[in-house]
Amino acid sequence: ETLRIAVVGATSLVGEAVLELLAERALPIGRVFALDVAEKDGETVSLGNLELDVATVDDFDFANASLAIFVGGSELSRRFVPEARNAGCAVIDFSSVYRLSEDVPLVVPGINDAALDDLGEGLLLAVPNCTVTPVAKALAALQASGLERVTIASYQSVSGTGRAALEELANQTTALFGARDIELEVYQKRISFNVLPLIGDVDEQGSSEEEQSLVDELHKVLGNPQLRVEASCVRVPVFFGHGWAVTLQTRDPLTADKARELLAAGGLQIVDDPRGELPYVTPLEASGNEAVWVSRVRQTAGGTVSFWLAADNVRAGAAEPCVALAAALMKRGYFA
Ligand code: 11C
Repeated sequence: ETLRIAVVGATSLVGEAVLELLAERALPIGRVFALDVAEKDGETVSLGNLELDVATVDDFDFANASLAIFVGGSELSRRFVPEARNAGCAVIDFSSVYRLSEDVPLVVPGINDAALDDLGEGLLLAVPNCTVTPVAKALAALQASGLERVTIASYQSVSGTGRAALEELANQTTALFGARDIELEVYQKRISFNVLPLIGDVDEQGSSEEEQSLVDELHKVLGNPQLRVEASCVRVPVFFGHGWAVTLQTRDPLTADKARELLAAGGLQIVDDPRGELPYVTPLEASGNEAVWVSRVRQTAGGTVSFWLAADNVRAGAAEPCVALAAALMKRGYFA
């Protein structure tokens, strides 16, 4: 039997990228269902050279799929993940709904694959926030040095908010050049030619959802609740690709060379020659590919190591881990 996959939220930026990767990776898939909310009825999405009609998720019988990848946001996941599981369909969920649930593994392929063993029918796996996965990959590569404390400043592109935010940045930019009034719909303040120091709602302590997501999800994915995580998340007027400035304190002293070696061994791409022709990688260069790029590795005060990460938040941060998880489940024979 070949796999039947439902992609829920198929018209979203992440949905599009998931379909692209499913086609590119030529997984043994018999059928793909592109599902979304009723308003998207009549739209089509691409699967390689194929055009798929988007069907309404409310009308879909999940018993027709063996695996559903949810990339349509929290509301869709809350409504339809239980229905999919009850129908015996395995679920990979990229939303915040289940990430911190004790009985749901939060998995990044290559970091905590052991969580994939012994899952039953109607299995549910959560995929971290796209702001978390690239950082988790870097920290996992350095884990043998004993992670004690990590300070992260993120520089997040508007595609993390979704398609409407891409339009808002584009419209505000052209409005400013055309001396027209700018409109605020998606963000509270102007995003074009500006920097917004708050992503999501704040808790009583004043931490934002995005910052708390880094703390909680890094703890869970790395299996290291002792790790001290300090995060400041900022929205920048960039279309695709997030950046992160990371400073890490380790138990064992870590030189910049050793850190580069470990990060490369962990599968990250190193471009780090500040005086050379390829001095560093920006979110722009990271966009359109699935790599996590590391630059500016250096020793900093008090025995810490600092570095810069760049990754395509949609592709590397969101779609790739979902598709890699699907492949890992297939490899383990879950759909045989
Ligand atoms: C952003 N990472 O870049 C955020 C979006 O999966 O919880 C957070 C969505 C999520 O804006």
